[in-house]
Amino acid sequence: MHSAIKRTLEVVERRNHSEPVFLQAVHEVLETLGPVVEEHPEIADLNLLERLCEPERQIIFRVVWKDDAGNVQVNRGFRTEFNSVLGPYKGGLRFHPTVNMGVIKFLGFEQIFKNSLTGLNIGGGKGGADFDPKGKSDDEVMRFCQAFMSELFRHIGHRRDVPAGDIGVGAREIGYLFGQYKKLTNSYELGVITGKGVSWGGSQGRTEATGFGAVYFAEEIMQAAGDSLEGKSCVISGSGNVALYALRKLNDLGATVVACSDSSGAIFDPKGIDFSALRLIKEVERERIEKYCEIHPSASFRPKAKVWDIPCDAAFPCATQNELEVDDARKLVQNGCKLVCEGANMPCTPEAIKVFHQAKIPFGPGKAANAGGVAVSALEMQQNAGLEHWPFDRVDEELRRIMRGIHTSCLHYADKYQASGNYVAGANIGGFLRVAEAMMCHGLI
Ligand code: NDP
Ligand code: 2IT
Repeated sequence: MHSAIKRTLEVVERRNHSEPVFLQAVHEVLETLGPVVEEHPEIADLNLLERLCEPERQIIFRVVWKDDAGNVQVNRGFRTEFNSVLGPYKGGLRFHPTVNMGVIKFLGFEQIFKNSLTGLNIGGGKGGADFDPKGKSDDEVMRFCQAFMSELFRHIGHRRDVPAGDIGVGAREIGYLFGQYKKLTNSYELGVITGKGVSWGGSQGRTEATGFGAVYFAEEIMQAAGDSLEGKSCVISGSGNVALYALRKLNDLGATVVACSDSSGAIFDPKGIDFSALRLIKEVERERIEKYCEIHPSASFRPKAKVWDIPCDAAFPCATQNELEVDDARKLVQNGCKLVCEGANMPCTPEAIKVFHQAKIPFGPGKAANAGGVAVSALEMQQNAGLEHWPFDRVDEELRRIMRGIHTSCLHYADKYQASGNYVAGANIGGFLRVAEAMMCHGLI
């Protein structure tokens, strides 16, 4: 390992020893940068790696709100403004009980390279709260969002920091958050948040973008291998925003998705999962996935199960970090899986990725494959700035072009730095180089 990388990892580990997922994300990136650091001694001279691993700013705040029973509740809110050399901080908000600063830092760190890969002018940031929206009424969610924004509003802005959705934050929450921001600032600043409703400043295609983008990326991988997704049998973990629209695009392309899941378990339907029925249950009714089996008798529910032991040609982890472990990876390989493409952020453990690489199964890492969501967020900002509303087909066309570009970059940089066909190395190096160059241009700040 290059001495500058080794030294940086030691410092970062010492400084962030209580944040394992952040350290995991840093290791995964830095360990692939050896040939680049070798080629550019100025990276070590300017201590650029250590600077990159330290967020520009972190905010932790108290969120106080009242539940429907009249009890006063306290949550913790976070925003990590990680790196702004390429543009305003950009990245989602996650509302989930497992959220802590380490989780937000891992997501913010990934976001730097992902946003860079899109080729657009967006920096890296992430935020959220340890609030659990599950089982809460609409009123409770609204009061929480208002309380959360009562602090966050002083840190964000369309040229400063632009949040969006992530786990537990969708169109409903974005609406409440924007409403409170507007009230507190007394200005209609559309570009301050993305994922807005299409009728009031959102972009067509943002809801679909991450899932569609992941499938476009997977289609590029298949094409590069002389194959396609048509007729393939697929499994997807999760049944939230990313999973649902990956399912829909896979169906469009002639693939069959035989399994999906949520945190309660998995559904298996050999006939193929029906997008409209699942969307209604998960997106509209906010119900548990088991309900799908009441409507589709060909489907069965497997409590607490994952989807990875179901034989498939392609696997799409679209739920959460470290959900696909080494034994799951071995099972997929044994069952003849030909492609793994991450819709979620860091869903595969490093050991699982090693299994895919050893088995020579093409593996699309999240920071490349799920970049479609943030890319269309940036297109939403562009439309807001120009007071424009683009039709769905235009946004979808741009999304396809951006995903194709990211795929080409990954292969190009992997090839150039002695890691041909390794999308992990290609994504890390391609994302890093653009950020590093800008950091050098901006001086020691
Ligand atoms: P949603 O909240 O819409 O859906 C999350 C899904 O994952 C649900 O099915 C949920 O099940 C499941 N899930 C979440 N946490 C866990 C857990 N700890 N264990 C088991 N299952 C879990 O989120 P999104 O679809 O938006 O996000 C999914 C992933 O994609 C995340 O990693 C996110 O960071 C990433 N991502 C999202 C983007 C976006 O635009 N939304 C963009 C790029 C990446 P349940 O409902 O039971 O909790
Ligand atoms: O992980 C991600 O890229 C997101 N949650 C989307 C971020 C965004 O700003 O649209």
